[in-house]
Amino acid sequence: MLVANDKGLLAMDESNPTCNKRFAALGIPQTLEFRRAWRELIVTTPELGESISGAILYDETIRQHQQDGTSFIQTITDAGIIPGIKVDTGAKDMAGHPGEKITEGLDRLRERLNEYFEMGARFAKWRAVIAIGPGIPSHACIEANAQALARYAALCQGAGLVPVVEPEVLMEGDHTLERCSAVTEEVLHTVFNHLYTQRVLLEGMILKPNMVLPGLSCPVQASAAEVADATVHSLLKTVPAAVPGIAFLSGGQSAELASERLNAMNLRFKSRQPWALAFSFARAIQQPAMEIWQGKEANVLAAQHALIHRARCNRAARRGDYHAAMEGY
Ligand code: 5MM
Repeated sequence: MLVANDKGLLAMDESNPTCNKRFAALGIPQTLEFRRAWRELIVTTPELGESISGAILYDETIRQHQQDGTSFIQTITDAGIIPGIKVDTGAKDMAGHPGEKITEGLDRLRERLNEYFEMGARFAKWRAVIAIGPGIPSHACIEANAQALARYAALCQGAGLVPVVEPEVLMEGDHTLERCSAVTEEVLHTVFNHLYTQRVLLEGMILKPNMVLPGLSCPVQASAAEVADATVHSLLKTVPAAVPGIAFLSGGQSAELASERLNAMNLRFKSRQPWALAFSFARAIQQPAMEIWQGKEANVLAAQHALIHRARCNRAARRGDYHAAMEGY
């Protein structure tokens, strides 16, 4: 369901510090009411369900309502979108491993999953963060994060929620495309090893990985075709065919680049990919709309127009039908 009909996921699960950071960059007040208003703008966007299969919410958001009193969960469900929930409690500094993070949230996870299921969530998400730099990532960081992802995924399946397993290799750094491939492959091998050990049903999960990209400050950048080839080759080596869908994070790429690269993957590997190649973007769907909104009621309709445009571009990219002309160039 989550990757059927060329649709994809909308990640709107920014924690308060992350959401506030995005608002601060645009001069939007960083308050509970503005966060609520932004999420109301998203969930009430007309026809969102035609391109979006599931929306990943945050603990604050899943409990919120529109101004007219309708719960966000109700609006999402009425739009034919499956509600999901981010259940990790954040990536924290890893003891003894400077520059590396370990994602927390396993304590009381079983109880929290049951509560979210009761509230209407049908899938969940946990993000591990892997940085590339001199001497990192360490074996310890990859192992610890992979084990936590697998324990989270097993608990989700026990609670009736589909786990979205998100090991993110970050774009920051001057590393090459080849180094990102090598690290991504090691991370995915380790994650699937732990998923197997923890008896996670691969048919009942979604993988949410990074695309394989050169570091942001690498002097040699890559074309969409090169990114597509590197990404799918790494995935073919590491992700079992039993996994139904791979939904990429955007990781700070521009909205257009994320669509172009996803499109190139689906175009070039249509006959060879054993899984659906979909999207689970936050910034690459939300950012253009947020820049138009600026926290002002008068800009809501224009912002919703930008949001649905990105959702449609990414649905087209799933079919290999996305073209720059869609952006009105
Ligand atoms: C990598 O972040 C995920 C996808 O977002 P992008 O497409 O923008 O990369 C996203 O779901 C992420 O997990 C949340 O937006 C941020 O969560 P935190 O917990 O860091 O606030």
